[in-house]
Amino acid sequence: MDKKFKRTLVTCALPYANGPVHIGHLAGVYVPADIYVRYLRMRGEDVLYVCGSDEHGVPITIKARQQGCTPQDIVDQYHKIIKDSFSGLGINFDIYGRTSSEVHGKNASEFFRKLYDEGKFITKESEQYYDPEAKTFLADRYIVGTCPKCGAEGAYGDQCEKCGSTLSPEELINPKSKLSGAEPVKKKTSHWYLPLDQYEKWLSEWILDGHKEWRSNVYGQCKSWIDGGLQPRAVSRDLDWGVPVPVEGAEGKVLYVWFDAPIGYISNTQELLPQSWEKWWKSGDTKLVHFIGKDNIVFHCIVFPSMLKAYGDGYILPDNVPANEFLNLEGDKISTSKNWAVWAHEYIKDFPGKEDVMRYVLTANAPETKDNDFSWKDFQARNNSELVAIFGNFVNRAIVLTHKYFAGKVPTCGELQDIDREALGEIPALRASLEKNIEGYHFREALKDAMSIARVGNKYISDTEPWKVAKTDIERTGTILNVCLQICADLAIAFEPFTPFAAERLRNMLGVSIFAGYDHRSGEQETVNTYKSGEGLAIHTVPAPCDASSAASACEASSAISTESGAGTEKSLLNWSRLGDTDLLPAGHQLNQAELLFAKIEDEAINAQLARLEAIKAEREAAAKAEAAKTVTPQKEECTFEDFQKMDIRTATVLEAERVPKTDKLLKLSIDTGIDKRTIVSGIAEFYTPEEMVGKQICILANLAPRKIRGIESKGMILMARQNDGKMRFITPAEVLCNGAEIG
Ligand code: B3M
Ligand code: ZN
Repeated sequence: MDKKFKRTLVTCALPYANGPVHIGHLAGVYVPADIYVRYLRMRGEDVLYVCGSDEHGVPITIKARQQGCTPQDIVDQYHKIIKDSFSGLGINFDIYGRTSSEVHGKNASEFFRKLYDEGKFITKESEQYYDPEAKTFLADRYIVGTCPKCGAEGAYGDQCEKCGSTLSPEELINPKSKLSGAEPVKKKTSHWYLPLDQYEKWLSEWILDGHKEWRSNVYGQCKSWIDGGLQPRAVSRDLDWGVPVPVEGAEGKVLYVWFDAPIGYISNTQELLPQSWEKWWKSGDTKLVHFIGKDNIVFHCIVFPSMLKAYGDGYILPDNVPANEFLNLEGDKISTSKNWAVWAHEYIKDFPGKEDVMRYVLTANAPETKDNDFSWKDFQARNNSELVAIFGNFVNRAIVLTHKYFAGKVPTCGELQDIDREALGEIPALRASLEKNIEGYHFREALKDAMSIARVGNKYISDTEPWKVAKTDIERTGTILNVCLQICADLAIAFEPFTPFAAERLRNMLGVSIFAGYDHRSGEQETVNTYKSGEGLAIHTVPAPCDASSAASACEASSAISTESGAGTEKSLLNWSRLGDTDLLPAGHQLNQAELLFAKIEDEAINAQLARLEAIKAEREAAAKAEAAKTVTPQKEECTFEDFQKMDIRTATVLEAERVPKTDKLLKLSIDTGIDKRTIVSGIAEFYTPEEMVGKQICILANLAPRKIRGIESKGMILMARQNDGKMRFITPAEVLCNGAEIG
């Protein structure tokens, strides 16, 4: 770690508790953060990992209204689903709190009050939309109307989901309140604003001059906000769900969700560590890193830092904000409202024991520099041809052969040959690259480095063919397998951040444990407990040290312990600093039986997922059609009675019908018009078979000038009604009439 810092505070964007989390959230925020944290923990760094549910905001009130329950019911429901999804995927925060908690309510309220008392806000009166029937102000999301850009119905006051345009309620055509359907009216209201313009110069120095190393997408967004000139931002809303504005006369007003949510990071830290939270938030030797998605950049780089700056009191600012771009799903934008997503909780249910596979694929495909796509076929391919065929296959061969030839005991390493030295020699460079990549927030590349270690092992075992050598030279076989097993142990270390469940399975097979960091969840610790070896196979955590110098010594102590394992009867304790050592597993160390590290994913499982998505798409298309069918094409220009009278419309009966050869759309119909028998060629084959037409009474325009269609003379036209979904039906009298009856 950077010398400046003694500890790292990692926060992940607090997911809105109005729906479950999906792979876009995981890829954008939580998987990379988890890799980073696991890595730092293994290095013996003092890390605190904070997240929680964001339980305020308009979308939650909308969801509650839709489901006919209270906002609290909604957040209770989704807080649990989200929390379980994270732990199911091995994303283990030190605390996963919630912004509806008492601690947070008090905290956010106090934060506002201090800024208010110190005159850090300005107040502004503005006209906001108000629902005169429901008697409440309307958030932008509560106003719907026609999109001025694309004409779609049901566009929201802040965005049109059809064309993606950002809108303001004023722009909507024919705006209606979602609550009552009434037309919203403008009404005066007053709110508190944080004058961001006053922080512009300071932000510019801090970010634009001071953090040129930030990712270009993050830096670029900050630059364009700052260069564009910052405006005061409202920090309160007229709403009945949220933290009440703690000021007299502010009834019916709550803190804007983006004001209270980031304070949630602090509240959650306080909840976990009521005595020592300040060292994480107010000490210059804490490194603060916010993991977020790209749509949260402005709040984490501009708004929240300005809030902290206004508050003063020594709050630190983020050292980095590694925001990701978006992940698409099978070529389409992930959308919660359209149910176009792979939901974390459903994935866990559908693919038990494969939590790592999703972590792996989302990292290999991480949208770090641009939007990326997730596809189920790619998911399957990466599992089968990378995790199974390379990583799993190598480990399996090494362990099975050790059991076969050496009763599962690590064989002695004899004299090394060039091929052995070359393989082992690649690991330190890969470790260095992996470290550099993780520390630089390049998780895709870091994963490639880890995977390269598996590739080295897999190639080495294929090239050296110990199963063949065993027939003639058992000593050499032992050396080869010793090398292989050291690489397996490297993998058990290197993959812990990426695929923690598999890394644990591998450690079980190898009979080793790792030092996996300090435990803040057990509460506050003033002293360091030294770790005792030989306790079994679990990951070992020790209570958190009170400062980083003891953290480092505890880590050193833990690496010293590993040498105690001696002849290998005790479990070895590995930690990150030993990655690349060639004596991770001493000769004679007993391995456990091989178990499957990764299993192949069959087409069936993938097809089931694809079918689910197909069904969602079909449903959506049907709904769009039904929606379109509701909109009637506008009336044509006026015509005169005389115009109409020119048309001779009659009843007639179809006598015969056949397809016009080599066409898809045309039927040749022979018709009894009451006046004569004639032929009409009509483009109705798309909608009716010839058999369906014979014998039907229809209406025709009898005096349409004859024309030749495909060489057939057609006299007249069959009257059809075109529905808005494009489907056409012929018009038939309500009861059978004589042919030739005049219509008009
Ligand atoms: N809940 C937005 C989001 O999930 C928001 C993040 C808050 S972080 C303080 O995109
Ligand atoms: Zn639109």
